[in-house]
Amino acid sequence: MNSGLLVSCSVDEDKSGAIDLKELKHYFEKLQVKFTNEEINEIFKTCDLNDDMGISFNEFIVLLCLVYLLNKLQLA
Ligand SMILES: [Ca+2]
Repeated sequence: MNSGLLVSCSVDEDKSGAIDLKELKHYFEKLQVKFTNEEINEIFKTCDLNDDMGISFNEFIVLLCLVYLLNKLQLA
């Protein structure tokens, strides 16, 4: 796992090596991606593959793919 990348893109605010729900919300705000709280919760749960309530680097890759696809669908 490469937590350095998470830190460098300042998603992982408390540098815990994983992104929690609050950090994810901040991240989407920074990206100016408009998701409702419900959608963010859903995305978080979907991407937290091992259910440890944190998004690790590998799970973050899954998350970015999912957000990319959701955005494409919204624009289409
Ligand atoms: Ca996890």
